[in-house]
Amino acid sequence: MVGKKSKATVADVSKKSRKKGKGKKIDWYDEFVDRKHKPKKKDVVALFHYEGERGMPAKEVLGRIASESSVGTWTTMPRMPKNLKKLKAIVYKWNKDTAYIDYPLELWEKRSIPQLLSGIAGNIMGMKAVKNLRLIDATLPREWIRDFKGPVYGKEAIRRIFKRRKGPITSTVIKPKLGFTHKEHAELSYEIWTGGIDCIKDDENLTNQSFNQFKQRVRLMAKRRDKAEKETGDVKDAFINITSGDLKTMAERIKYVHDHGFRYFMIDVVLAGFPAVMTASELAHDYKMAIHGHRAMHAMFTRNRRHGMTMLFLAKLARLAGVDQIHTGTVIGKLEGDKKEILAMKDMLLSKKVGEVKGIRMAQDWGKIKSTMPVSSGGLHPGILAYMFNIYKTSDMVIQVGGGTLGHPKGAHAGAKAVVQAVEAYHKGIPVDVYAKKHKELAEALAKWGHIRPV
Ligand code: CAP
Ligand code: MG
Repeated sequence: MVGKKSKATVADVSKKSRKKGKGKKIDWYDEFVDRKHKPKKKDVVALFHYEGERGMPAKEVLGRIASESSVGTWTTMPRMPKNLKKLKAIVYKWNKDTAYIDYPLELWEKRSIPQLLSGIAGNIMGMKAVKNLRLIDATLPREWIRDFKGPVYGKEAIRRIFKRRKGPITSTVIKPKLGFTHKEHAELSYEIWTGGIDCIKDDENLTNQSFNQFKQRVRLMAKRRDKAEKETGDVKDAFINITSGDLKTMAERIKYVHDHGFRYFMIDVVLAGFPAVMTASELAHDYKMAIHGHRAMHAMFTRNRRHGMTMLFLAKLARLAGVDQIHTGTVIGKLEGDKKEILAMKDMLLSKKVGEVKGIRMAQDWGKIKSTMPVSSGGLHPGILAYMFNIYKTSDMVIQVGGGTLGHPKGAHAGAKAVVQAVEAYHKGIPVDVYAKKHKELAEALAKWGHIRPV
């Protein structure tokens, strides 16, 4: 018995169970491992990081992963379906800690992200024989992705919504996260919009609370937005969070945001789940709206570099599901994120086709699925935007500066101006400290925060 009392390892148990079967083969994991196997172009090929339990040979561990994530279970059966052979996943390339597994296309239902994840990110994450398992990425074949509509705009939002040649799209989330009333929220939005910021983002946990009610917030923000657009001559919008406890309410909220003239809405992708995102995307295509994807809760399964699933693969699924922009990290801000993975993810999100990056990203051909823009957010302020831009090296992106705007010593309007001035300085190739000499709000921001990297 494996567990607290016995010293036996998982490997001992599996050997012992064979003996019990008097040496007869009672499992068939070895039928899922074949170095000579060649994947078909139309298959899903997944890349995993794996660590077997102590004493478990790699082939036994990998056979279990391929079997349990496709058609098998722990023991042989006297009756087997005739379809079986063409549905088995096969591990065909591996070394001591990474493995490529080929999954026949027929395993996967069309247009169903949950069903894909039920295989390549399901039971296998909890198998005793596998100490750690991380789904790094998977190449999704054209035959499977062509049934997805993808984003309405992607990076075209810069031109088609904001009527600008180049980005970034700037946004601010009202801080403190919660507490302002819908009236105060709308007033602060007006101050920030007229300070030059493009969009006001709801925080991930702002939905429909008694003190800040969804419909009131939308209605009052629409009025302030129209006023700000008139005064500035610029397009102003918001990432209003439509996430709720059920699909029907989310659909009603999307319609309400649309009916009040907003071009965007926001959804918490992980918390709402991919069926909700896909339903929201159907509506986004009907209403010609863009989706801002917040990724709250992703770190529960993306952060541990030895187990779970990468943010890169989650972002790939978000693009497939129709999200126009998704949080991808700052590298230098308050939330963790590996620079190499973030850059590989950025290219995967913005390009039509990307190649493999060893151990980080699989090749992917997106066909006609539009791009998704990376969103850099979390601990940003005017003193460090340039460092972040130098990492991302693209203007096809969204920046979100919350505390770094509302925390400005002279308030939200000045804070917005300071952020815009820092972006201008970067575009002109002028260091912020020099630009601040002629831009008061930027100087005041630098006086408070300098170039600190919040943690
Ligand atoms: C940022 C933020 C965002 C984080 C999410 C927050 O606020 O609103 O939710 O960026 O993390 O609540 O922390 P600040 P990520 O600008 O004040 O830091 O972008 O990594 O998904
Ligand atoms: Mg937030």
